[in-house]
Order: sequence, then C-alpha cells, then structure tokens
Amino acid sequence: MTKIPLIISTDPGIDDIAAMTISLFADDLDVKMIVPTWGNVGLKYTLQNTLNLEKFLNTKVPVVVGANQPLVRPAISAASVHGKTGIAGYEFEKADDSLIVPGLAATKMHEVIQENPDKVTLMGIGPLTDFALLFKQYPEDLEKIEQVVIMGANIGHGNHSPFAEYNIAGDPEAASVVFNSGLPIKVAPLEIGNKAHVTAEQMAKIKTQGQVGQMLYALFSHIKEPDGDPRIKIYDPTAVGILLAPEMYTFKKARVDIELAGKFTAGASSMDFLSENPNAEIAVDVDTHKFADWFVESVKKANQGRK
Ligand SMILES: [Ca+2]
Repeated sequence: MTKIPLIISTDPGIDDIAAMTISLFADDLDVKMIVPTWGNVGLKYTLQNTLNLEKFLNTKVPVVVGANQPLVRPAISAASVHGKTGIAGYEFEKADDSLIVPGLAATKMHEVIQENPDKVTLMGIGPLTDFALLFKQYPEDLEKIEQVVIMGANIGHGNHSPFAEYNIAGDPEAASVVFNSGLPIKVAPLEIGNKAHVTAEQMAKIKTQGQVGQMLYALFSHIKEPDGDPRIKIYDPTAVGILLAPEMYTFKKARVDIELAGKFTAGASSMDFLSENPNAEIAVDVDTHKFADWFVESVKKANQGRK
C-alpha cells in the first residue's frame, strides 16, 4: 500500500499529542506538514508543544504556524481540561524553531498539496480555521485533496455547550466552510471519543512501552474530564483510526450543517441521517476493544520507530 500523504491541523492538547505520535510512526501515513492552530490553548503554546513533541520523537516534519484566532468569534479555551500549557502532566525538553517553515499556513499547505503527485488527505483535530482559510484562498486545491478526516461535531449532547462540540464550537464559521466544501469528509464525532476509551490495565500496558509510552501515560493520567468520568478517553486518535483501521467503526452518511446563528446553539452540528444530500460519513459506533488494542499497538509501534 502506498502511504497516505497527510497534513495535520492540530491544537495540542494531550489527545493531539497522542494522535500526532501515532501518525508520525504509522506505516501507512506520510505526514507532510503539521499546522498547529489556536484551540485547546493559545497558539503560542500549541506551536511550542508541537515542536517539543517532534524534538522528543526525533522527527523532522515541517511545521507551519496556523491561525491565531477563529475567523469571526472570540477564541474559547479548554485549559481547564488540558492545563495552562495544553499538555500538563509531562515536561518536554524545549525545542527550537528550526522545523518551522516561514509563511502563511494556507499558502504552505497549498504548496504541499500542489507539489504532491497524489491527492493529499487533511486531518483536522482542532478548530478548522486553517482548512477554511486554505479552501477560500486556494479553491483549486479542492480537486487535489483526497478527503478530510475530522475529530469533532456531535450527534447528541455537546461538550462545549449542550448542543455543540468543542472543535466545531471553537470556529463554527470555519467548520461550515469545510462541511460545505464538497470534499469527501469522514467524522469521528464526540460520541466516538466518549466511547473509545482505554482501561486502567491497558494504560498500564502503555506505560511499559518505553519513553513514548511513559510520556503518553503521564499526559493521560493528568486529564480531568469535566464530567468527572474516570475512564481514559483519547478523542483525537479516533480520527487517525479512521485512516488506519476504519473497520473499527460503523459509518453512516449524513448531511451536516453547522449552526451559525443560534443564541444557545451556535456551533451545533445538525446531522441529518435521513438527508438525500449527504456531505459526510459519520462514525456512529466503534468497537471499543478493537480500538483499545489498536491504540496500545500503535503506541508500541511509535516507541519502536522512535530513533
Ligand atoms: Ca485537538
């Protein structure tokens, strides 16, 4: 199998760290560029966290500085979950900025997309601000994009508000641009993140997997779920799972529209599973055991791959 060329838009964030770690060492992925964006915490932190992770993993994927704010609304924050720096629980050695490619994220992504002989896949595991800017600035890139894979949106109750999931609520206008792009879109919604968890025993197994395992164990042990749920949920890697092990999920087509006007519902993702005009495939169920096994195995592979 040829590797999937991939651009990751991310707001690390503890679960982002896990998603990137798995992606960077996956046999079937070729990560071309990482775009840290504002999100769980501010851009200053998400950028440094990305650089620090690459230093820790000894990887050299180019990093381009993403959006500093949402397109329209004031930024929201998830520092209460991820800590002030976004990655409370583990002290990374501070990296320099030598992996940063100067320039605007949309332009740098555009260059990767145009230069790559095969269509490039986009994975969004934070607010979708930078993908929206890319699509608006370089609409010609749409035909060179294979698909967009997203961790975000919600079928039922949200985690930012009763109606909205955090990544979508962070920049609803950007999410709306992405869902209306006409591109093939696959979504791991909040419900999948809530269901796909690892047990304490599985987490203990991860801890034995070298320095990568210890790093992820320390970070995930630090997460405080706002609802007090003691299970260890690892949201963003569910998007990586869509690319690497889609058989873990059950997908259903839906028409997804993002609420932009609501007083109480802004950022809600309206998912119409009965629509005759679907624009996304939604993972509506996940095999929890398969997922946990896949996650543990992926961490093992990352630890083995790290030089
Ligand atoms: Ca994230």
